Amino acid sequence: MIEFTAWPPEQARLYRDRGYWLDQPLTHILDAQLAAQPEAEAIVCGTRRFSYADLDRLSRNLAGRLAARGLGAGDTALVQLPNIAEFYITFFALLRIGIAPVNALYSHRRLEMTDYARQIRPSLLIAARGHELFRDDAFIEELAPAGLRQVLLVDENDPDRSLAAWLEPGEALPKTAGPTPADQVAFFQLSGGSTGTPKLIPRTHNDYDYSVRASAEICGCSASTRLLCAIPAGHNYALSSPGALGVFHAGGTVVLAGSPDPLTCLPIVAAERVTMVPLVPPAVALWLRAVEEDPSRRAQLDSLELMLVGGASFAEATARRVPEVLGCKLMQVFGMAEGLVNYTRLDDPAELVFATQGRPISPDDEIRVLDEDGAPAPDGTPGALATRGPYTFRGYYRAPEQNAKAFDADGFYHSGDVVVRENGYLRVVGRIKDQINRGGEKIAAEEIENLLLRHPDITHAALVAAPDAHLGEKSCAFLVLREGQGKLAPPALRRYLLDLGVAEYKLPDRFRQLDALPLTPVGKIDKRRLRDSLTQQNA
Ligand code: J2J
Repeated sequence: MIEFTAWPPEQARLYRDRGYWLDQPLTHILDAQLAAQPEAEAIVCGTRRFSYADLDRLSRNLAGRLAARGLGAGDTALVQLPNIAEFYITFFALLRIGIAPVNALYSHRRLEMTDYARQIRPSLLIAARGHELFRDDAFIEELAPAGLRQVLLVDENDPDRSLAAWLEPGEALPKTAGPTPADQVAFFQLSGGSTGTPKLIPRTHNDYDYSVRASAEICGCSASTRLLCAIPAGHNYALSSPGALGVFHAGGTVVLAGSPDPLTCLPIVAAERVTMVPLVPPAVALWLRAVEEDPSRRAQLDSLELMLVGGASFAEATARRVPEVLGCKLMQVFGMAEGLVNYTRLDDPAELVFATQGRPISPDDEIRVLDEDGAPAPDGTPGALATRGPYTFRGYYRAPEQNAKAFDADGFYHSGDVVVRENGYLRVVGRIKDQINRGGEKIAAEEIENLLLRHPDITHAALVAAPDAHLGEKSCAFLVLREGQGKLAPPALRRYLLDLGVAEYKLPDRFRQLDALPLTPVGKIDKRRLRDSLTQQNA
């Protein structure tokens, strides 16, 4: 069994009594559709179409073969797939036999993948030959000593390692194999992070299933919902808010796209009669611009009923343009892979939809907004968000130090967001965690600073957010160089970081060299001053 911090028994009892935790595995989502409407369309992936029966059959084929190799409960998998149907087939296959996956983002590179592998010691790796890390076997060989027993690859010639071959009928699923108990870890979500190394979030069947069912209801998902998944499929937003799982739960269809770019997506929306799309703010801005530039494109969005926007701050003025320009409803979503998800509601007045990030999913999501002394901040004034509830985790995987900081004595998770609460609705107005939110992609400042400090000519480094008209924020690295060292050119610094194996979205957009970093009275790097210096230059 995979260790995790469980909810206290009295809370677990409450969540069961209230009907949030149903003690059924996430694979129940698929089982229910298989019984109700096996031939309904579950996934559209380019020209390939998969019914619920296909999804069930293919995931059972894979599960059977994996079980025959002795893989099952207690094992973990490192999965890195692009937005293709195999992502969902694999997800259900692994859960079906109790293997807990980490779904790495496709943009992750050597550093992130190595670190996930170090944390979970996977028995199984599922990846794509199309990814630079897997063009040859060098990285796989690096991972092997950590206990890797099976590798499966998309676009692989060797039948022993070809994911496609493993989806063919083979060994039957043994009677003894099954999902982990519903109150145990089903899989790991990825934390946006604010520390040196990426943290993993254990999610149980019970807690995740509740967030999925409730999200599907809030978003009005039904068997006629056709959701365009153009953001990374494994991300919490794309998977559960309401995401693919919410749509599967309602018996609808998930249409996959490789990029949220409007020129990619609009023709797919039109051809597949998409009704719902979750996006991050910069993508919404591109969709708005595409239709404003060429109003004939609006016809392509004819079928679109609802656009969800979340992941990063969304300007109210832009929010107001969504229904007008795109002709669909808007719903704002403020969520986190750690748990808590807030939505504006379909029947909310326009003012709430445009100007807030919604209210929690559950009446039993407990929210505290705290001032600088940790006392409750009055409604209408900003404070730090702390929360606990039926689908908010209780601890990062094997990270006692981080957990001591992120949780208080009452088990509330402190998300690092600054919010204002009014009439139960939240507005995100700032952040105290040391993170850059680059258009929804999260960068932990410390992770990049540590990498920069490994450079022989850099003695001090600080990464801060710089305002950006398109992405909301970009990153700027302030550097102090070893004495006598001349300028380091940004392209060389970026190349240096890339060579260390970090994901490209984490590369600093800008570099500034200083003689010394400004310090606060207690001697910490004064990041506020660094940020302010950027804002002033922009003004
Ligand atoms: C401002 N900041 C936001 C919003 C998230 C649904 C939607 C998003 C995520 C997600 C998710 C924001 N306005 N509307 O998991 O299920 C910032 C906050 C938050 C952090 C979480 C979901 N929506 N944010 O973005 O784990 O700072 O999840 O704490 O990637 O994104 O990031 P992540």
